[in-house]
Amino acid sequence: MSLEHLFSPTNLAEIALKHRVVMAPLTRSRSAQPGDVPQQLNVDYYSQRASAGLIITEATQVSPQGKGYAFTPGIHSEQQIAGWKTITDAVHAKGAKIVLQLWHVGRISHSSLQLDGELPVAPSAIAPEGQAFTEQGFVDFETPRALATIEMPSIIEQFTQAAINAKQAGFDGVEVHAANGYLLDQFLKEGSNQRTDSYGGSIENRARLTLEVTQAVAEVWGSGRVGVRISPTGTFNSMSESEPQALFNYLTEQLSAMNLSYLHVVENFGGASSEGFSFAQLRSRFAGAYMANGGYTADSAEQAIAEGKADVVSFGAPFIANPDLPERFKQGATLNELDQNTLYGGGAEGYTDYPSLAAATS
Ligand code: 8OZ
Repeated sequence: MSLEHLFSPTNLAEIALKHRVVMAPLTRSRSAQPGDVPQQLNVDYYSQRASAGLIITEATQVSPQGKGYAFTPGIHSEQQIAGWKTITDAVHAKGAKIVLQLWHVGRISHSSLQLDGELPVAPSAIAPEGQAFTEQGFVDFETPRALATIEMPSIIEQFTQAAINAKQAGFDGVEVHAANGYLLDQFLKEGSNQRTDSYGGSIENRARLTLEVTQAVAEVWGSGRVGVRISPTGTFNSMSESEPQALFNYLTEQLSAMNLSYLHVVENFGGASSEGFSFAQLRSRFAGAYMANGGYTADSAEQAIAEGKADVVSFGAPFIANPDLPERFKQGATLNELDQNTLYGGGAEGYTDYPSLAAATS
C-alpha cells in the first residue's frame, strides 16, 4: 500500500511537519534523581527518535503537586528547564519538531510523592481504584483532597508558569494533557467530579478548567503552537462519563474557537470500548488539525488520512521499540517487539538499546 498521505508534509497551524508520523507522549520514568531532571540518557532516547514528523514528550509535571509517578520529569525547576534544553537542541539539530506535554496528575498520585507528604488534590474527595507507582513500589491510592474554588487560579498558574518554562527550554510548542484520567480529565468526567461550584455539574462547568488552562497556555505560546489531548471514551484511572459525546462535542467546539495547533484524540487505550461514540463528530467540530491515536498501523493511518478522518496520526508503543519507525513504515520492514518489563524506570535497557534497521543490517 502506498503511504503517500502519511508521508506528505503538513502544518499544525504554526508547527510545520515534514510528514505525519507523530511520536505520541510516552511515560518512561527515567529522569535523573533527585529532582526529576532530564538527563543525557533522555537526550539519547529522543534524538534516536528524531525522524518522527513531530515528537510529543512524555507527560511532564507542571509543578511538584502535579507529580504522580516516581522518576517522571518536571518543567518547574531551573535544572529541569536546562535538562530539557539539551533535548530540544539535540532534536532540532536532527531537523525534527518537539512539543512538551504539560501534566498535572490530580488524584493519580500519592502523599509520598508530594511535598511535605500532602494529600494529592482533585475535583472531589473520591479515591481512584488501583495503586500509585512510588519510589517504594506500588501503594494503594488515597482519598484526595478536593480543591477549593479559590485555589483554581493557582492550578491555572501552574500550567502558565510551566508553559513559560517550556518556551525557555526551546520547545516548538506545548500539549495540554486533558486525557487518561489526570487532573483535567478528572474535572471533565462526572465520575470524578461531584462539585457544586462553577467547576462541577453541567457540561459547561466541568469543561471550564480545561478551557481556562488552554486559554492561559495559548496566551503564553500563541494559540497556533498549543495542542490539547483528550480521551473521550477512556476509563483508565477510574474515569466514567454517561454523556461523553455531548461533553466532548462541547469541549471541542470551545477549543476550536481558540484556533489551536491540533486536537489529539485518544480513540482507543487500555481496551475501553468506544462503541456508540463518534470521533467524526469531534473532527467536524474542530477547525484545526485532528491527530488520531490508539492502535493505528501504517496502513490504517494512511487510510484514515486519505479518507479525511485525521490529519496526522500518533504512535506510542511502536515508537518505544522502533527508534526509526517512519523508515520502517516506508520500507514495510518488520517491527521490533516491545519489552513490557522495561517500560517504566531503569536505565538504557529497553530504552535506548532497541536497534534501528541500519544497526541491525550493519
Ligand atoms: C501509563 C503509565 C504512566 C503514565 C498517560 C501519562 O496515560 C500517562 C501514563 C500512562 O497519559
